[in-house]
Amino acid sequence: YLSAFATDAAGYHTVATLEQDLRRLAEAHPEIAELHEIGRSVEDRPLWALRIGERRGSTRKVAFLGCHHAREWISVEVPYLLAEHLLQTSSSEPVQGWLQQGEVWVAPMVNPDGHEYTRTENRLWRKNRRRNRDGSVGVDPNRNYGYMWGTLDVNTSSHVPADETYVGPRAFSEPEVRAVRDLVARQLFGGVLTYHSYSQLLLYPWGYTSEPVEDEADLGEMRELAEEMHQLIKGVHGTTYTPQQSSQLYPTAGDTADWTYGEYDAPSLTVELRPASALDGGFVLPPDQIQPCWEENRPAALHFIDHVLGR
Ligand code: ING
Ligand code: ZN
Repeated sequence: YLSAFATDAAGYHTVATLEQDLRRLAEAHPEIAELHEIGRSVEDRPLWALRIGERRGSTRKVAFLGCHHAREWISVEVPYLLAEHLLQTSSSEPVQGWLQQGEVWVAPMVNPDGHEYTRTENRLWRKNRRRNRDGSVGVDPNRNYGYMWGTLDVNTSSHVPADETYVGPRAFSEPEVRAVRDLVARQLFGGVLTYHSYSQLLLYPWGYTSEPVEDEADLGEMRELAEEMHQLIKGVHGTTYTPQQSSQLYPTAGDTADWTYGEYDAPSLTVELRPASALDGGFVLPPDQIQPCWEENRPAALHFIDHVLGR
């Protein structure tokens, strides 16, 4: 994959070009966009979130997160393009109405250290770049959140530091995850959507148990949202993103959506983007797929915003 790297990199953001583009967006729309540094990574890189909305301190808020996992490059591009789209269409409906009522927060790259490492050293790195006590490197940021953290010990949610899904020494041990925690604690989002790749799935809590969420209204709401988003995605290029409870994929404790739903009752979804399988490239999605992937996810993301802000 090293030889493919130079061509694959074209069209995807790097840590540096993402910062440039987020600054450019904020500067081009000063009345409705504001770039926030929400924390710093293990290697002291800034973690960025763009706030989009007309009023400050509005109570209706929705969050989109990307790139908890370093190698999942497409998960940077979809939330970034969403931010760009909202700003470009901010003076026409329905976006104008949403931005008058509420705020959309977009943090496209939660794990910049890992992302940089995939560009320069190992394209298939997943975790952050924490130096673990046993000499291994990396904690899985999507196992480090504090709802039912560490309650599983399986290969998809591991207590072994060298493993790809290492949960970390304690909940919120990682600065990238604390930055998201603190953002969510301050803003109290009415919904959180976090992008990953790959498999084309729409995952709702729980991850930590095969039991469905106990509140039937919440369960119905998240299932219905996922089903509607599945239909919207399919309507664009015919691509199938399958809705399911995340533990049906595999059991995980400490993932983002379990925490935002479990701790805050916010409808929370994980979207696994293109491609469908390893045979289609797995984590290394050709850059000519960015645009169609964004196109099919656009109406689904807008529907999620409408669901959270528009009611
Ligand atoms: N997949 C997710 C992971 O963190 C997931 C799948 C998400 C499972 C949320 C449970 C809850 O392993 C990828 N590709 O990262
Ligand atoms: Zn992931």
